[in-house]
Amino acid sequence: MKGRLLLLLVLCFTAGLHTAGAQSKSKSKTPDAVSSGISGKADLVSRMAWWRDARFGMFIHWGLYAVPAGEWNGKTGYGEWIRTSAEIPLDDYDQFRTKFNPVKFDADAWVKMARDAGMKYIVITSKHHDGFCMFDTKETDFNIMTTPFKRDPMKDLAAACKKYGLKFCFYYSIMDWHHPDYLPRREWEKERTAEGADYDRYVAYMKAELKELLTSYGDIGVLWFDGEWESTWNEKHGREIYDYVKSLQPKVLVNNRVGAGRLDMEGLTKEGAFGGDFGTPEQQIPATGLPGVDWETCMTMNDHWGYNKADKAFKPTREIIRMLADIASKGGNYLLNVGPTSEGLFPKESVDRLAAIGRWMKVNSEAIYETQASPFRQLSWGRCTRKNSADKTILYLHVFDWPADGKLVLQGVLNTPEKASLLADPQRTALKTDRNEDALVIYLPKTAPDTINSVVALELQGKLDQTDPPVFATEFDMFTDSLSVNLTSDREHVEIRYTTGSQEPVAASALLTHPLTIKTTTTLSGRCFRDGKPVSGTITREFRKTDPLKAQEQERAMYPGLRYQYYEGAWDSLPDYHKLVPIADGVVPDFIFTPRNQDDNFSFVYTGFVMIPETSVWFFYTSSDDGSRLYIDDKPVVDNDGLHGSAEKQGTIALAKGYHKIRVAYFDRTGSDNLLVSVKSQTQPKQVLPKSWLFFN
Ligand code: H79
Repeated sequence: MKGRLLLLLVLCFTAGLHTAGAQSKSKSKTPDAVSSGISGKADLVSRMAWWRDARFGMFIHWGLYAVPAGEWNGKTGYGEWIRTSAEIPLDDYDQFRTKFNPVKFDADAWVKMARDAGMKYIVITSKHHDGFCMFDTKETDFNIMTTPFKRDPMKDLAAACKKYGLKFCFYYSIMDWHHPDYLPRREWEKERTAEGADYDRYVAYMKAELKELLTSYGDIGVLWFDGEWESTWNEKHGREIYDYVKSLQPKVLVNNRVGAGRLDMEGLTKEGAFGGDFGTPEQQIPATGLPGVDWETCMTMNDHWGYNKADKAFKPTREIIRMLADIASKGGNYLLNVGPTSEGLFPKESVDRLAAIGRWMKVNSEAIYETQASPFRQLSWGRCTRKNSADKTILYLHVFDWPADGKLVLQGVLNTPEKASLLADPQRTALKTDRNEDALVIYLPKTAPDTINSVVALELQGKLDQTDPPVFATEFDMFTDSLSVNLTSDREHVEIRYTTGSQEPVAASALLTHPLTIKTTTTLSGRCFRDGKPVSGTITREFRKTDPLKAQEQERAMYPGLRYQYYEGAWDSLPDYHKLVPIADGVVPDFIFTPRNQDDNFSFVYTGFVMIPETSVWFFYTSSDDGSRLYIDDKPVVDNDGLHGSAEKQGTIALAKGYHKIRVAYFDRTGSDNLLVSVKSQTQPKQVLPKSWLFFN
């Protein structure tokens, strides 16, 4: 896949933010930040405390790349990756140094803007992938002291952060496109020899610079590593650097990119690998909270991290404010980026947004700082954050969609409300509340005080007694003959009652004691009860009976394997094969890339039959880098097209036992390549599509 294009894809991903899907808790991940067991982790809770309370920080991507401002040879789509994306030779890039003179830089103004936006910390690029050091370092001349500016802006920023009470933090790239000892070289950089390069010496250089960063700027809140994914960096390096920076500043926090175990842009560390102190989703927000894992979503305001003069695709303030609430409701932090100009100014669009966020935070920050994740799996009208004390619980109800009938309904809460009030109301006048079985009803004024997000503080007596609706313990909502459906609840001392139909289950409804077997299209509703009273809202889902596609007549002999056609070309998505002539064709045992002539810019189309072992609804998956698509009996089932890193997509189809036509198209642009096809049925767990099921004739 191609790194820069990933951005667009993950932006599409986050666009689904306000649609259905669990909003908090549930998904259980290894608490990598807790379980790694190395010496430095004993004090994690106390070290993390300020960070967990802060919830909101500013990322700043500032470096030499601000000089070209995203433009090279007439193309304007570049950012902080410009040296590599536009393939700028080292000497040309070096010239930007003579033009970097941020005479309008005002550290006090920057930090004040962050403070006024409600941000509690600043993470700034001390060195990005280009290797240029934005601080006064003795370790290389490739630094800000050799620009016309001749000053260390980090000194001013450290002082301003101290003045305004923000934590000052450094981003530091492990990948370095400038240092002679860093390896590997860029693929296109043929003239830059790697001869004499010594990676150990590069690691020593990193350490010397980190020592400067940790000894010259006072207390550093976080060291935010990045660019760790190249093969030269390993877990041992990660642990060594982690221990090293902690030996210099015992309280510093370190993100998971110090290690080598980050899986993808979801930003979490693979199980068992060293994951630093917190995970780092990039340009995306996890679908659910991640219990036991500290995490921080970093995100651009437009489509670039570094300043890009042509990029006006700034997110609306509304979206940013709702993302902050969404992230807080899932127990994460939001690190929102600004890309200043080479003159030292924040783009006007960023300044405006920061000010607007600040106006919201001035009224509502109580619902962000020091809060914990929502106890609710999903709320139709918005998000929730919470605070607990010994004898009281406060739920902050972030109302995105103001109820037309004036009634805000909170299901599954049994506590007695002490008071409900709007944070936007300076008098904090008590709103009328009511109970309807398990639900609390809060009567709201006619109009929302804030059309983006109005927060109701709901103070409840005692420890929270809250129950989510039960969940269906099946991924299938379609079946061919029959389906076993179960409902479960994570609450103790509850029983689940259900109805077949959409009417709300009541105390007299059927009690669920074992999984139900359904044989016709059925709508099921389930609800939790305790002592004969409902304690949760209701979940409703339709399970649809469907006719399986008939198997293909087997007229000719079948042989194990698949036919393939091999193509070459540089595509951004799957090409129109009708217009192409394959370079080679033949038979392969399964979805492999042999034979091929080149590592990049190629495509395979596989055709044949899949022997489906049982009549069922089937899930098919393709995981691919870059794009792929899977067809069964000429119907598109999985669409995983486009330029991207390893990503899995899923599709569903009901199939009768027997042979079905299968076709998988795959292409690779640049970078890594892979394709994996998996299946799952109503009775069989997910597995890689076995070779023994594949045939051609
Ligand atoms: O500094 C900003 C970007 O310049 C930087 N991170 C943010 C904070 C960044 N560099 N690269 N990318 C973002 C995208 C790179 C993605 C990939 Fe990978 C690297 C795809 C394959 C290698 C990381 C490792 C994600 C998947 C595996």
